[in-house]
Amino acid sequence: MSDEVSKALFARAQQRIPGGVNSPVRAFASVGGEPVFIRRAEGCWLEGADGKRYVDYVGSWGPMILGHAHPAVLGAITEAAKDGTSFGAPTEREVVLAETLCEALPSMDMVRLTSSGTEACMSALRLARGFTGRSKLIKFEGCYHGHADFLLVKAGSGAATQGVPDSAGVPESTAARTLTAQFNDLASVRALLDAHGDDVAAVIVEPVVGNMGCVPPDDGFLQALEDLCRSRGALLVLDEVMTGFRVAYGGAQARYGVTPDLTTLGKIAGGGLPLGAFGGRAEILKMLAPLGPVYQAGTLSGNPLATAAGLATLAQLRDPAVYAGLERIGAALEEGLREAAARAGVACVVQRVGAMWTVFFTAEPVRSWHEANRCDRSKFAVFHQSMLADGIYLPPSQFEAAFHGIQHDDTIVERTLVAARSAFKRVASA
Ligand code: HOZ
Repeated sequence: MSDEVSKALFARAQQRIPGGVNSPVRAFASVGGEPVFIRRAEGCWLEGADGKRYVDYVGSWGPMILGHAHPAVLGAITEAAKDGTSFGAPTEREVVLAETLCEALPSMDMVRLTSSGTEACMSALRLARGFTGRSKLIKFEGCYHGHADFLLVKAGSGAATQGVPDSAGVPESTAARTLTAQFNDLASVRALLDAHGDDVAAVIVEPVVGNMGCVPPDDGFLQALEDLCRSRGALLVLDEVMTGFRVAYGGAQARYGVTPDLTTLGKIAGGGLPLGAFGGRAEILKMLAPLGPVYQAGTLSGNPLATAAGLATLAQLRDPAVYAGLERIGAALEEGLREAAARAGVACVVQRVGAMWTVFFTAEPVRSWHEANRCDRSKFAVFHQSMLADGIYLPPSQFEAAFHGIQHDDTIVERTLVAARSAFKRVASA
């Protein structure tokens, strides 16, 4: 489905880069196509290597909530770069970003910056183990928390998309300490806590799952999870890499009223540059080196460009009107997609929280990995191909949430729905 220029680049890429991509889900394998190579982007538009334009609903997998090449972000990066790109020494911007993050998410007294969400999750869980002195972790099947060994256990996102939710190369002994529960099923968590006594250090969860497609928490699920963790002495770790500054300025914890012990961030917090963060209660964070015995480090952590981009992005998001606008556009997309599917007689479920959403090709609501995995992926592939041909760039996997940002307006929604009407017709006749 990709253009001739992209085809040629992909052929070259495959000679030198495994699978031709630097992250597997970019390969378009599960939607039966080849990736579009991107040469530039602006606002909600991507431009392919051959000049064709696409409305972007991937947003670099989440960070680009302001749209691409936002002038405030570009200005901040450019100014910062003039003063040098990395010092490996503390800077004022790191302090301001730490203050900004802690103000936005009051569950965090302190925060440490990393260079990716993977590092943030891996480090937060090491810290949870160091703080509690316990060794086991509970995660939810289909949730994805980056590609650290002990988190590639029944993982979602690209791992599920490629059919490797339990990666080769992870020693059994490492995977054995990661226990898996079912999302939206508190009893499954309780059963693990009962069986593993007081050796569970933490429960990590995507509060709104984005890595099996968009799956919201049932009413009360997160609060009940918080209570259960407290009663068993396990830390609750909210992975807000995707949801932070997306489903609300204060993330899912603000939207759903839940107070985690630790939070991980990335994506929007770095404004499109490599940045992650993990934070929480001071007594826990003070266990980190150089104050405490839990080691964690990074040459580029909190680097000047990423902190500049993050701060510039968060400054634009502080206005509540931003989230009201994202909600309005999200509702229009959700309603329009549902209507288009119904008109074409296609059984599907549109799930959305704020500015993240998924069209699942199944008749029943998706509340867990088992339900997500029942979706008809071949129908999703037809839908994806048709949308792409009509200039709408969706995540190339049934198991990745789509994102819109502040540059998606009513005209873009209408354009998207025109493409969706014919895509659903193609699905119906496939
Ligand atoms: N973590 C991103 C959202 N699922 C995907 C990025 C990737 O795996 O390349």
